[in-house]
Amino acid sequence: MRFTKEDKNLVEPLTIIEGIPGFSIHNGGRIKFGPDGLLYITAGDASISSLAQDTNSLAGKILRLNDDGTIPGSNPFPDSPVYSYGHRNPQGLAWDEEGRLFATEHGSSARDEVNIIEAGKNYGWPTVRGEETADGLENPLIHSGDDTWAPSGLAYLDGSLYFGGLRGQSLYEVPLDGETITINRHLQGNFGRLRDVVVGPDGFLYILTNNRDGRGIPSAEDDQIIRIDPEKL
Ligand SMILES: [Ca+2]
Repeated sequence: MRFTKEDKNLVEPLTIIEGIPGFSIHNGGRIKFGPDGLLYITAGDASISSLAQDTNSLAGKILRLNDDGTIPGSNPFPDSPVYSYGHRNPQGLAWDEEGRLFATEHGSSARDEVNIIEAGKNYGWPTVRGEETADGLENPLIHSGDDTWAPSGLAYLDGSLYFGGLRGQSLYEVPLDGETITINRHLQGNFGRLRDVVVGPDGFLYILTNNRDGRGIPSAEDDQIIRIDPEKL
């Protein structure tokens, strides 16, 4: 939905997109405007893995729309909001200063992913996982192997990606400037499940904990917004 802010009220509700399949799991559910001014939406497979490969379905996709809900003429499939497909449960979205789009995604049997997302490409679910390859299918930039990150919100700052881990209960950092792609784990277990991370205008990382979502072990102070100086991680 889009609302217009008028004083302290939200008015003129406008449906931007509807009919995205949902279920009790695998709902994606993040929205972010890209540097192109277009709205990107992550949609999970809603537990029906075959939908991820069906470009006529909105499930298992990253979608792209104009801010009024119309379909950009530059989208890869004519008259379709589908931007990329073959996703299981994509979550966080972030762009680097070159405009490259990255997305986190929950894998099956671990094998969580960070992908570089390009228009019209197929990210493999449910055909390939982890190191598996097949013609026409994209491999992740990095995956978690037998570990589980349960990666959620994603941010980009100064050459690194940062994402929150739910099951992993950590802030993960992926430096992009090295010869090989590695992952650094921060704050392990300090705050429980980490749902989202954003970069504030002050250059600090703001992290949302999520221990009261039915899967965490909340303490009396949960949930919190944590502010971290990335230089001190
Ligand atoms: Ca994949």
